Amino acid sequence: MDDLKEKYLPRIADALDEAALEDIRLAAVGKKGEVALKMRELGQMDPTERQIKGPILNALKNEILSAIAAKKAGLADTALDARLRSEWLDVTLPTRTRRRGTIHPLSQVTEEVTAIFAEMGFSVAEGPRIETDWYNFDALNIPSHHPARAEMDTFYLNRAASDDRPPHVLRTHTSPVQIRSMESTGAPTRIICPGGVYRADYDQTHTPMFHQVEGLAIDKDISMANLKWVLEEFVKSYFEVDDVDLRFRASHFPFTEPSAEVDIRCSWENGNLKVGEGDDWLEILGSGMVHPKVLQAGGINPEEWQGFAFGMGIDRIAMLKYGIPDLRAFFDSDLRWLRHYGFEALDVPTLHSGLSR
Ligand code: 2NM
Repeated sequence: MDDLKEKYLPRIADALDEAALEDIRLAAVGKKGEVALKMRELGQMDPTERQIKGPILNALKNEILSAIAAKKAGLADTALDARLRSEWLDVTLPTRTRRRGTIHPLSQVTEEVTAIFAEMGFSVAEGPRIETDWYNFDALNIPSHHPARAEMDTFYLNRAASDDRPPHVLRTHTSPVQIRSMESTGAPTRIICPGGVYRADYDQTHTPMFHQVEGLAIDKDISMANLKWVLEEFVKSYFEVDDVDLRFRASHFPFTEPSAEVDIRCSWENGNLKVGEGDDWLEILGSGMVHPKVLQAGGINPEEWQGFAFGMGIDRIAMLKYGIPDLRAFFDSDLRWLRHYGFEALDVPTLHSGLSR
Protein backbone atom coordinates (compact mmCIF):
# COMPACT_ATOMS: atom_id res chain seq x y z
CA MET A 1 0.00 0.00 0.00
CA ASP A 2 2.90 2.33 0.61
CA ASP A 3 3.92 1.52 -2.98
CA LEU A 4 0.49 2.68 -4.22
CA LYS A 5 0.76 5.84 -2.19
CA GLU A 6 4.24 6.61 -3.52
CA LYS A 7 3.05 5.81 -7.05
CA TYR A 8 -0.05 8.03 -7.12
CA LEU A 9 0.61 11.05 -4.88
CA PRO A 10 3.54 12.38 -7.02
CA ARG A 11 1.52 11.77 -10.22
CA ILE A 12 -1.34 13.79 -8.78
CA ALA A 13 1.05 16.57 -7.83
CA ASP A 14 2.49 16.63 -11.38
CA ALA A 15 -0.86 16.43 -13.31
CA LEU A 16 -1.11 19.21 -15.88
CA ASP A 17 -4.89 19.41 -16.29
CA GLU A 18 -8.24 17.99 -15.15
CA ALA A 19 -8.23 15.28 -17.83
CA ALA A 20 -4.91 13.91 -16.54
CA LEU A 21 -6.31 14.00 -12.98
CA GLU A 22 -9.36 12.03 -14.07
CA ASP A 23 -7.14 9.35 -15.66
CA ILE A 24 -5.22 9.05 -12.40
CA ARG A 25 -8.44 8.84 -10.38
CA LEU A 26 -9.77 5.97 -12.52
CA ALA A 27 -6.46 4.08 -12.36
CA ALA A 28 -6.14 4.50 -8.58
CA VAL A 29 -9.59 4.57 -6.96
CA GLY A 30 -12.00 3.86 -9.88
CA LYS A 31 -14.17 0.70 -9.85
CA LYS A 32 -11.41 -1.25 -11.57
CA GLY A 33 -8.57 0.79 -10.09
CA GLU A 34 -5.66 -0.59 -8.10
CA VAL A 35 -7.13 0.29 -4.69
CA ALA A 36 -10.41 -1.44 -5.60
CA LEU A 37 -8.47 -4.54 -6.58
CA LYS A 38 -6.73 -4.51 -3.20
CA MET A 39 -10.08 -4.11 -1.46
CA ARG A 40 -11.36 -7.15 -3.27
CA GLU A 41 -8.43 -9.12 -1.77
CA LEU A 42 -9.79 -8.31 1.72
CA GLY A 43 -12.42 -11.00 1.12
CA GLN A 44 -9.81 -13.76 1.09
CA MET A 45 -8.08 -12.53 4.27
CA ASP A 46 -8.73 -13.88 7.73
CA PRO A 47 -10.77 -11.52 9.94
CA THR A 48 -7.83 -10.21 12.04
CA GLU A 49 -5.81 -9.28 8.99
CA ARG A 50 -8.90 -7.76 7.38
CA GLN A 51 -9.48 -5.63 10.51
CA ILE A 52 -6.04 -4.10 10.14
CA LYS A 53 -5.78 -3.82 6.35
CA GLY A 54 -9.39 -2.64 5.71
CA PRO A 55 -9.08 0.72 7.52
CA ILE A 56 -5.60 1.28 6.06
CA LEU A 57 -6.94 0.76 2.51
CA ASN A 58 -9.85 3.10 3.23
CA ALA A 59 -7.48 5.72 4.56
CA LEU A 60 -5.34 5.34 1.40
CA LYS A 61 -8.38 5.77 -0.80
CA ASN A 62 -9.42 8.93 1.11
CA GLU A 63 -5.90 10.33 0.97
CA ILE A 64 -5.75 9.87 -2.81
CA LEU A 65 -9.24 11.38 -3.26
CA SER A 66 -8.45 14.43 -1.19
CA ALA A 67 -5.12 14.91 -2.97
CA ILE A 68 -7.02 14.87 -6.28
CA ALA A 69 -9.61 17.38 -4.96
CA ALA A 70 -6.90 19.71 -3.68
CA LYS A 71 -5.01 19.51 -6.99
CA LYS A 72 -8.25 20.17 -8.92
CA ALA A 73 -8.86 23.35 -6.94
CA GLY A 74 -5.27 24.39 -7.52
CA LEU A 75 -5.59 23.85 -11.30
CA ALA A 76 -8.80 25.93 -11.37
CA ASP A 77 -7.08 28.79 -9.50
CA THR A 78 -4.17 28.71 -11.95
CA ALA A 79 -6.55 28.71 -14.93
CA LEU A 80 -8.50 31.67 -13.50
CA ASP A 81 -5.27 33.58 -12.87
CA ALA A 82 -4.15 32.99 -16.45
CA ARG A 83 -7.53 34.11 -17.79
CA LEU A 84 -7.57 37.26 -15.67
CA ARG A 85 -4.06 38.07 -16.89
CA SER A 86 -4.98 37.58 -20.56
CA GLU A 87 -8.30 39.44 -20.35
CA TRP A 88 -6.91 42.43 -18.50
CA LEU A 89 -8.17 45.74 -19.83
CA ASP A 90 -7.16 49.34 -19.09
CA VAL A 91 -10.51 51.01 -18.54
CA THR A 92 -8.77 54.39 -18.09
CA LEU A 93 -7.66 54.53 -21.74
CA PRO A 94 -9.12 57.57 -23.59
CA THR A 95 -11.85 56.99 -26.21
CA ARG A 96 -11.15 57.44 -29.92
CA THR A 97 -12.08 61.15 -30.05
CA ARG A 98 -12.01 61.54 -33.84
CA ARG A 99 -14.69 58.89 -34.32
CA ARG A 100 -17.22 60.39 -31.91
CA GLY A 101 -20.73 60.96 -33.26
CA THR A 102 -22.37 64.38 -33.48
CA ILE A 103 -25.79 65.80 -32.73
CA HIS A 104 -27.79 66.36 -35.93
CA PRO A 105 -28.59 70.05 -36.59
CA LEU A 106 -32.33 69.25 -36.46
CA SER A 107 -31.95 67.74 -32.97
CA GLN A 108 -29.84 70.70 -31.90
CA VAL A 109 -32.39 73.24 -33.19
CA THR A 110 -35.30 71.31 -31.62
CA GLU A 111 -33.46 71.49 -28.28
CA GLU A 112 -32.78 75.21 -28.73
CA VAL A 113 -36.42 75.99 -29.59
CA THR A 114 -37.62 73.87 -26.66
CA ALA A 115 -35.28 75.69 -24.24
CA ILE A 116 -36.53 79.11 -25.41
CA PHE A 117 -40.22 78.27 -25.12
CA ALA A 118 -39.70 76.40 -21.83
CA GLU A 119 -38.38 79.69 -20.40
CA MET A 120 -41.72 81.30 -21.39
CA GLY A 121 -43.75 78.56 -19.68
CA PHE A 122 -44.49 76.29 -22.65
CA SER A 123 -44.21 72.54 -22.24
CA VAL A 124 -43.60 70.00 -24.99
CA ALA A 125 -46.40 67.76 -26.29
CA GLU A 126 -45.93 64.86 -28.67
CA GLY A 127 -48.29 62.63 -30.62
CA PRO A 128 -48.48 59.91 -33.28
CA ARG A 129 -47.18 60.45 -36.81
CA ILE A 130 -49.99 58.29 -38.18
CA GLU A 131 -53.25 60.16 -37.60
CA THR A 132 -56.91 59.77 -38.44
CA ASP A 133 -58.16 62.23 -41.04
CA TRP A 134 -60.36 63.70 -38.31
CA TYR A 135 -57.41 64.83 -36.15
CA ASN A 136 -55.33 65.89 -39.13
CA PHE A 137 -58.10 67.76 -41.03
CA ASP A 138 -61.68 67.92 -39.72
CA ALA A 139 -60.78 69.02 -36.19
CA LEU A 140 -58.66 71.79 -37.71
CA ASN A 141 -61.59 73.19 -39.67
CA ILE A 142 -60.48 71.52 -42.91
CA PRO A 143 -63.59 69.56 -44.05
CA SER A 144 -63.41 66.92 -46.82
CA HIS A 145 -64.24 69.29 -49.68
CA HIS A 146 -61.76 71.94 -48.51
CA PRO A 147 -59.06 72.82 -51.10
CA ALA A 148 -56.39 72.66 -48.35
CA ARG A 149 -56.79 68.88 -48.26
CA ALA A 150 -55.80 68.62 -51.93
CA GLU A 151 -53.02 71.21 -51.55
CA MET A 152 -51.43 69.31 -48.69
CA ASP A 153 -50.22 66.37 -50.86
CA THR A 154 -51.27 63.98 -48.14
CA PHE A 155 -49.97 60.42 -47.82
CA TYR A 156 -52.99 58.16 -47.21
CA LEU A 157 -52.49 54.73 -45.67
CA ASN A 158 -53.58 51.75 -47.75
CA ARG A 159 -56.48 49.81 -46.35
CA ALA A 160 -58.82 47.05 -47.35
CA ALA A 161 -62.22 48.02 -48.82
CA SER A 162 -63.81 46.12 -45.92
CA ASP A 163 -61.85 48.12 -43.29
CA ASP A 164 -64.43 50.21 -41.44
CA ARG A 165 -61.96 52.21 -39.36
CA PRO A 166 -61.65 55.89 -40.29
CA PRO A 167 -59.06 56.74 -42.98
CA HIS A 168 -55.53 57.25 -41.66
CA VAL A 169 -52.88 59.62 -42.98
CA LEU A 170 -49.27 60.51 -42.22
CA ARG A 171 -49.79 63.79 -40.34
CA THR A 172 -49.21 66.79 -42.62
CA HIS A 173 -48.56 69.12 -39.66
CA THR A 174 -48.20 68.79 -35.86
CA SER A 175 -51.55 70.54 -35.19
CA PRO A 176 -53.31 67.21 -34.45
CA VAL A 177 -51.08 66.97 -31.38
CA GLN A 178 -52.58 70.24 -30.19
CA ILE A 179 -56.11 68.95 -30.66
CA ARG A 180 -55.18 65.83 -28.65
CA SER A 181 -53.61 68.04 -25.99
CA MET A 182 -56.72 70.28 -25.76
CA GLU A 183 -58.83 67.13 -25.33
CA SER A 184 -56.65 65.69 -22.58
CA THR A 185 -55.59 68.74 -20.55
CA GLY A 186 -58.12 71.43 -21.50
CA ALA A 187 -57.60 75.14 -20.88
CA PRO A 188 -55.62 77.16 -19.89
CA THR A 189 -52.62 75.69 -21.71
CA ARG A 190 -49.26 76.60 -23.21
CA ILE A 191 -47.58 73.96 -25.36
CA ILE A 192 -45.22 73.52 -28.27
CA CYS A 193 -45.33 70.49 -30.53
CA PRO A 194 -42.10 69.71 -32.38
CA GLY A 195 -41.81 66.73 -34.70
CA GLY A 196 -41.69 65.15 -38.14
CA VAL A 197 -44.50 65.68 -40.65
CA TYR A 198 -45.14 64.31 -44.16
CA ARG A 199 -46.19 65.72 -47.52
CA ALA A 200 -45.82 64.09 -50.93
CA ASP A 201 -43.48 66.71 -52.38
CA TYR A 202 -39.84 66.42 -53.43
CA ASP A 203 -37.63 69.08 -55.01
CA GLN A 204 -34.81 71.52 -54.10
CA THR A 205 -36.74 72.98 -51.15
CA HIS A 206 -39.12 70.13 -50.22
CA THR A 207 -38.59 66.67 -48.74
CA PRO A 208 -41.48 64.22 -48.19
CA MET A 209 -40.67 64.23 -44.45
CA PHE A 210 -39.70 67.44 -42.68
CA HIS A 211 -40.02 68.99 -39.21
CA GLN A 212 -42.28 71.56 -37.66
CA VAL A 213 -42.74 73.19 -34.34
CA GLU A 214 -46.16 74.54 -33.56
CA GLY A 215 -47.15 76.55 -30.51
CA LEU A 216 -50.47 77.02 -28.73
CA ALA A 217 -51.45 79.30 -25.85
CA ILE A 218 -55.00 79.34 -24.53
CA ASP A 219 -56.37 81.44 -21.70
CA LYS A 220 -59.27 83.79 -20.91
CA ASP A 221 -57.68 86.91 -22.39
CA ILE A 222 -54.92 85.84 -24.81
CA SER A 223 -54.58 88.22 -27.75
CA MET A 224 -52.50 88.91 -30.87
CA ALA A 225 -50.41 91.24 -28.66
CA ASN A 226 -49.28 88.24 -26.57
CA LEU A 227 -48.51 86.38 -29.80
CA LYS A 228 -46.35 89.27 -31.04
CA TRP A 229 -44.38 89.45 -27.79
CA VAL A 230 -43.80 85.69 -27.62
CA LEU A 231 -42.61 85.58 -31.24
CA GLU A 232 -40.30 88.59 -30.76
CA GLU A 233 -38.75 86.99 -27.70
CA PHE A 234 -38.37 83.73 -29.59
CA VAL A 235 -36.70 85.26 -32.65
CA LYS A 236 -34.28 87.37 -30.54
CA SER A 237 -33.33 84.37 -28.46
CA TYR A 238 -33.06 81.92 -31.34
CA PHE A 239 -30.97 84.15 -33.63
CA GLU A 240 -29.02 85.44 -30.59
CA VAL A 241 -29.55 89.14 -31.35
CA ASP A 242 -30.67 92.00 -29.07
CA ASP A 243 -33.26 93.56 -31.40
CA VAL A 244 -35.64 92.28 -34.04
CA ASP A 245 -38.29 93.83 -36.26
CA LEU A 246 -41.27 91.63 -37.07
CA ARG A 247 -43.79 92.27 -39.85
CA PHE A 248 -47.25 90.70 -39.63
CA ARG A 249 -48.93 90.21 -43.01
CA ALA A 250 -52.62 89.32 -43.13
CA SER A 251 -53.01 85.76 -44.42
CA HIS A 252 -55.37 82.83 -44.32
CA PHE A 253 -55.30 79.48 -42.58
CA PRO A 254 -58.41 77.36 -41.99
CA PHE A 255 -57.51 76.87 -38.29
CA THR A 256 -56.91 80.51 -37.30
CA GLU A 257 -58.93 83.74 -37.59
CA PRO A 258 -57.46 86.25 -37.99
CA SER A 259 -54.29 84.78 -39.48
CA ALA A 260 -50.91 86.35 -40.11
CA GLU A 261 -47.67 85.37 -41.74
CA VAL A 262 -44.64 86.73 -39.94
CA ASP A 263 -41.52 88.15 -41.59
CA ILE A 264 -38.32 89.25 -39.86
CA ARG A 265 -36.17 92.17 -40.98
CA CYS A 266 -32.80 90.99 -42.22
CA SER A 267 -29.92 91.55 -44.57
CA TRP A 268 -27.85 89.16 -46.65
CA GLU A 269 -24.14 90.01 -46.74
CA ASN A 270 -22.38 87.76 -49.28
CA GLY A 271 -24.59 84.84 -48.39
CA ASN A 272 -24.54 85.50 -44.62
CA LEU A 273 -27.85 86.18 -42.91
CA LYS A 274 -28.04 89.07 -40.44
CA VAL A 275 -31.24 89.25 -38.41
CA GLY A 276 -32.66 92.55 -37.09
CA GLU A 277 -31.13 94.97 -39.62
CA GLY A 278 -31.23 95.68 -43.35
CA ASP A 279 -33.95 96.07 -45.97
CA ASP A 280 -34.90 92.47 -46.68
CA TRP A 281 -37.74 90.49 -45.10
CA LEU A 282 -37.61 86.80 -44.39
CA GLU A 283 -40.81 84.80 -43.94
CA ILE A 284 -40.37 82.40 -41.04
CA LEU A 285 -43.76 81.44 -39.66
CA GLY A 286 -47.53 81.40 -39.84
CA SER A 287 -49.78 82.30 -36.93
CA GLY A 288 -53.14 83.55 -35.77
CA MET A 289 -55.93 83.34 -33.21
CA VAL A 290 -57.25 79.78 -32.93
CA HIS A 291 -60.56 79.42 -34.82
CA PRO A 292 -63.55 78.88 -32.48
CA LYS A 293 -64.43 75.67 -34.35
CA VAL A 294 -60.94 74.31 -33.62
CA LEU A 295 -61.28 75.06 -29.89
CA GLN A 296 -64.66 73.34 -29.97
CA ALA A 297 -63.18 70.27 -31.72
CA GLY A 298 -60.63 70.12 -28.90
CA GLY A 299 -63.43 70.18 -26.32
CA ILE A 300 -62.76 73.77 -25.22
CA ASN A 301 -65.61 76.30 -24.96
CA PRO A 302 -64.82 79.20 -27.35
CA GLU A 303 -67.26 81.45 -25.43
CA GLU A 304 -64.97 81.13 -22.41
CA TRP A 305 -61.47 80.70 -23.86
CA GLN A 306 -59.35 82.05 -26.68
CA GLY A 307 -55.78 81.60 -27.80
CA PHE A 308 -53.08 82.02 -30.37
CA ALA A 309 -51.22 79.41 -32.40
CA PHE A 310 -48.24 79.47 -34.70
CA GLY A 311 -46.22 77.08 -36.81
CA MET A 312 -42.76 77.10 -38.39
CA GLY A 313 -40.38 74.76 -40.17
CA ILE A 314 -37.54 73.49 -38.01
CA ASP A 315 -35.54 72.47 -41.09
CA ARG A 316 -35.86 75.97 -42.52
CA ILE A 317 -34.84 77.86 -39.35
CA ALA A 318 -31.94 75.41 -38.91
CA MET A 319 -30.72 76.18 -42.46
CA LEU A 320 -31.03 79.94 -41.85
CA LYS A 321 -29.18 79.96 -38.52
CA TYR A 322 -26.39 77.55 -39.42
CA GLY A 323 -25.88 78.47 -43.08
CA ILE A 324 -26.88 75.06 -44.43
CA PRO A 325 -27.53 75.48 -48.16
CA ASP A 326 -29.30 72.24 -49.15
CA LEU A 327 -32.36 70.87 -47.35
CA ARG A 328 -32.02 67.38 -48.80
CA ALA A 329 -28.58 66.90 -47.19
CA PHE A 330 -30.37 66.75 -43.79
CA PHE A 331 -31.59 63.26 -44.66
CA ASP A 332 -28.65 61.84 -46.62
CA SER A 333 -26.79 60.39 -43.57
CA ASP A 334 -23.50 61.56 -45.11
CA LEU A 335 -20.87 61.20 -42.37
CA ARG A 336 -18.74 64.05 -43.74
CA TRP A 337 -21.77 66.35 -43.73
CA LEU A 338 -22.74 65.21 -40.22
CA ARG A 339 -19.22 65.89 -38.90
CA HIS A 340 -19.22 69.32 -40.54
CA TYR A 341 -22.69 70.52 -39.47
CA GLY A 342 -23.17 68.36 -36.37
CA PHE A 343 -22.84 69.53 -32.76
CA GLU A 344 -20.82 68.25 -29.80
CA ALA A 345 -22.87 65.72 -27.88
CA LEU A 346 -22.11 67.32 -24.50
CA ASP A 347 -22.99 70.91 -25.53
CA VAL A 348 -26.64 70.86 -24.55
CA PRO A 349 -28.29 74.16 -25.51
CA THR A 350 -29.52 76.16 -22.51
CA LEU A 351 -30.38 79.82 -22.20
CA HIS A 352 -27.72 80.49 -19.53
CA SER A 353 -24.81 78.65 -21.19
CA GLY A 354 -25.66 79.92 -24.70
CA LEU A 355 -27.75 78.14 -27.27
CA SER A 356 -25.22 77.35 -29.98
CA ARG A 357 -21.68 77.33 -28.60
C1 2NM B 1 -49.54 77.36 -38.54
C2 2NM B 1 -50.07 78.63 -38.78
C3 2NM B 1 -51.12 79.08 -37.99
C4 2NM B 1 -51.68 76.15 -35.78
C5 2NM B 1 -52.97 76.09 -35.33
C6 2NM B 1 -52.99 75.09 -34.40
C7 2NM B 1 -54.13 74.63 -33.59
F1 2NM B 1 -54.15 73.30 -33.55
F2 2NM B 1 -54.01 75.02 -32.36
F3 2NM B 1 -55.25 75.06 -34.09
N1 2NM B 1 -51.80 74.60 -34.30
N2 2NM B 1 -50.98 75.26 -35.16
C8 2NM B 1 -51.11 77.02 -36.80
C9 2NM B 1 -51.63 78.27 -36.99
C10 2NM B 1 -50.06 76.57 -37.55
O1 2NM B 1 -48.52 76.82 -39.25
C11 2NM B 1 -48.01 77.50 -40.34
